[in-house]
Amino acid sequence: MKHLIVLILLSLTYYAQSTIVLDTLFINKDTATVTGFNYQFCVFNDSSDFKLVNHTFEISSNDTLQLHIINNDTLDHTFQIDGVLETANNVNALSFGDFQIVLPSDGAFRYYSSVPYGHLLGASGVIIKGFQNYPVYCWNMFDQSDTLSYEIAETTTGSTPLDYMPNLFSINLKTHPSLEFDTLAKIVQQVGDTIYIATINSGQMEHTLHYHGFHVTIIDASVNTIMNNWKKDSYPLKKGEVVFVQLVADQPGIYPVHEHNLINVTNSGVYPGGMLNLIEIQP
Ligand SMILES: [Cu+2]
Repeated sequence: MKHLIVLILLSLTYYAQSTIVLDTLFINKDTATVTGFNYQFCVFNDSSDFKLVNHTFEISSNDTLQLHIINNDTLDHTFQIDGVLETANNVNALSFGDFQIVLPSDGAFRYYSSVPYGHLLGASGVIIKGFQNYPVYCWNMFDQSDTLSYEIAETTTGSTPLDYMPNLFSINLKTHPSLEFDTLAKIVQQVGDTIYIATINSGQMEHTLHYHGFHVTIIDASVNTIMNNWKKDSYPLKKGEVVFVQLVADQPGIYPVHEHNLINVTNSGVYPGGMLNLIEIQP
């Protein structure tokens, strides 16, 4: 009897803490013009209307994500999270897939479509788990060449060539100055706040972020794990890497954060543009 009561109490506790979050994602493909060039994009949206952004999830520590993924593309895709969901993850053309996702820890995780005409066209987003009591931001970096995007969309090529010459350098699929209007990208907080930022490299170049005004603490780097707990004003992101960082806002002002290789701070070759973002800390 005593055991039964303990069992009931334990299952009640478990029931109270574990929540299944239901959500639907749509794989949408379309053409979009960015800073004067046309690109083919593939993205994970929260509706069937194509929007040039990938949906960012924020869930709490005890949440399980139950995702219904509708593929509006005429080609098969996958829904992949490295180390979490790598097999039996197909989402067939003009069909759907259902996946229950239990992330192994708090932090930031990248989801993407692993087919070339998926992630190479931008289908790569972020799930942030367990930081809902803090201000959280997401900087999802992506580079692209306009002509290559058409070849990938037409499936005449399935890889990035050695002479890859991207002319789009984006964060959350936006470039400076329109990044200023992206509330997940531009930080606006107060002195004394502790802020978390999920930075991710969804592109085909290695990227480096450089912060003015602050050193950030690297909470978790998914590839370059030697960087964990380092306190830096610059750090690299390997292809596909997620680096989750903490920023303590200890001084007021407006500070740029940008890719440290200045080709990435251009729009169609014109500086400044591209991966140039702002941190505004109010007194
Ligand atoms: Cu600078």
